[in-house]
Amino acid sequence: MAAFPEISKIQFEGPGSKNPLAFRFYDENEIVEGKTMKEQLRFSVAYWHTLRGTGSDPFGPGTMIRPWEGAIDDVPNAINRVKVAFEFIEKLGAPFFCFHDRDVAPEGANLTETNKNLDEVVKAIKDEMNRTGIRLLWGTANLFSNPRYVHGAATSCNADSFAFAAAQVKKALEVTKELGGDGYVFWGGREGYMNLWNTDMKRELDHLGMFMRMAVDYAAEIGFTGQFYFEPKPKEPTKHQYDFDSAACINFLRAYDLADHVKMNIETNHATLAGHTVEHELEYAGHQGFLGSVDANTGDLLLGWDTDQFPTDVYLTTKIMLAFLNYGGIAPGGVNFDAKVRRESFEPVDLFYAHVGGMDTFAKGLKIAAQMRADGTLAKMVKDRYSSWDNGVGVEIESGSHDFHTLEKYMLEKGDVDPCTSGRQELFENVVNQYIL
Ligand code: XLS
Ligand code: NI
Ligand code: NI
Repeated sequence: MAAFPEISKIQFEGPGSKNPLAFRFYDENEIVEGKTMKEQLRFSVAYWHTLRGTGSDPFGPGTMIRPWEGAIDDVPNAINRVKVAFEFIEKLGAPFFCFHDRDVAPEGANLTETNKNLDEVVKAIKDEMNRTGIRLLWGTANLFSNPRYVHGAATSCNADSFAFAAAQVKKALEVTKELGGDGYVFWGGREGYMNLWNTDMKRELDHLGMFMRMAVDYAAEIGFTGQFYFEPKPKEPTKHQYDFDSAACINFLRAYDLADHVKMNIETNHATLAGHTVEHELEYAGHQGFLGSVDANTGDLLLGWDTDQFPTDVYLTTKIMLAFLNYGGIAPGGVNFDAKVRRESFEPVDLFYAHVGGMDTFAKGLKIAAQMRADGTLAKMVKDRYSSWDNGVGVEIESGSHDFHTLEKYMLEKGDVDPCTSGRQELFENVVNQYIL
């Protein structure tokens, strides 16, 4: 029985459409910068929020109306949920999904039973993937919900927690490979600390490095060739997450000799929690050669936590897609909607409104970013701002033909710097508006 009987496949109707269950900008076959929008955006539905989100908050229980959920969370219920998930993703027209091991299948009494449950559900997922052609963008393991991870997983003070996490990631990698996943994500979970008095930071970080090394080695052993990602987040659930931001993650990867194996999965709401913008995080990862994928949500700047809202701001999506176009495209990563409908948006149809709006906002952002690049005005304005580096002493410094002695001589002769030109921030912002408005 269909879970969304009143909803048929979402169609592209063009910018004039007023139908909230149609795309106005996302035409998956339209070519932008030589690829279809489907290939440029690689949209993905997050299983955890969309299928498992209940709407609970610290002040009350879940509110979501989900008629397909059974009274108990057993394997048959999980398998039925897989069918609902694929009906949803197929009607939406997203080419990918992402999941944690524990989103898709319930835990059993011990690891053996848990793995068996997962295998049964994965079989159902595989059938649905074959039926629909929907693919796995990335898999991951939930190393934070179960109380065994109260002190963290790889960074726990309890060696058994590390060992259980290792067994769990081993299995998650096998499953991700079996489902043909394009990637595998490490998000910190509880890898961090609340109080330094009780924490051996060096030991915890060494363990995290070892853990990721074991994962990379095991992937090579089983022939999993997908891309590994590290997902920065500065706080929540712990006060000090070790994967604070792109710069901290990249430093960690270099320090532990993992830089060749792992790229960044940047999440908008995590960037703002770190006191950055998402474009800062993307640009930092991009020029360092670590740009991978994006968890496409947005926060609420009036709230200080990870609200995981669906993106509807075209400035935001333009900046994200501009970064990806500038650094050679998003593949093998994608735009994963790590976003949840509000507690007050409890009807099943809200899941469609949320994703359709997010996809359309990204499609529009992609088109605007491509226009900006084709036109080249902004890039030229930035280049002009640095024109002193394109001739004379600037070129000489960049080419390495100066040191402090020669530069002192140069300035003693010249006397003072050439006058600077204006930064023209307002002009730059107005030019951006010419594309957006
Ligand atoms: C939590 C993270 C998480 C990761 C996957 O804040 O965003 O959902 O994306 O473990
Ligand atoms: Ni995320
Ligand atoms: Ni998040």
